[in-house]
Amino acid sequence: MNINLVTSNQGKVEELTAILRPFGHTVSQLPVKCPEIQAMTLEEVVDFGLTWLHGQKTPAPLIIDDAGVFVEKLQGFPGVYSRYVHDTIGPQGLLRQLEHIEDRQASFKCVLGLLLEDGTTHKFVGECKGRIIHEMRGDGGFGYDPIFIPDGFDRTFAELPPEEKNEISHRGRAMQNLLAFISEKGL
Ligand code: ITT
Repeated sequence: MNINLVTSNQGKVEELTAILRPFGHTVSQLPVKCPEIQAMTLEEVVDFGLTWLHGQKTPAPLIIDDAGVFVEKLQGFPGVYSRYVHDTIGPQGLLRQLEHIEDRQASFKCVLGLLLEDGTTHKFVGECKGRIIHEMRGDGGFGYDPIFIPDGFDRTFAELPPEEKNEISHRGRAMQNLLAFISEKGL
């Protein structure tokens, strides 16, 4: 099937397209500006987005994707504020916040929201644990990828080939859950 993806982020379009292609699904990026509420969790942001898009009669099936990086020693910051932090101080600024912190454990989380043609909404979550390194490494990926090394690896997300990132990433894992759901439903 063709799935509309409501996002302004080209990196997400590329990743989701690559993940869905082998299953025979295609992705069209929808140029809809979905309002993002300031909330404490990614799930709340996605719930609000799905309700808003449904209210606007945006063509379904559609997916929205809200993600962030959560640093343990910073009590989960930047988390739901990841976009704002990225666009202001950037990954370099986050590295500066962590300069004197030894415990660099962090995780990426992705919540995918799916709106189906029958008006039902569904959420799928994926997480990837790892650590923040001390400098930027790699040219691939996007966002915080150059500063994050997933557990069990010695390369950042930005140094991994896209297929490898998709296999273990927060987004890849959330997509596996979404794919299992749509295949169960026979969609
Ligand atoms: P939307 O239009 O889909 O909302 P966005 O870029 O605002 O796009 P998010 O709010 O989900 O997306 O992302 C928050 C920040 O986290 C943003 O700066 C992203 O670049 C970054 N981010 C999201 N997924 C990422 C990933 O897989 N790797 C690295 N950074 C990521």
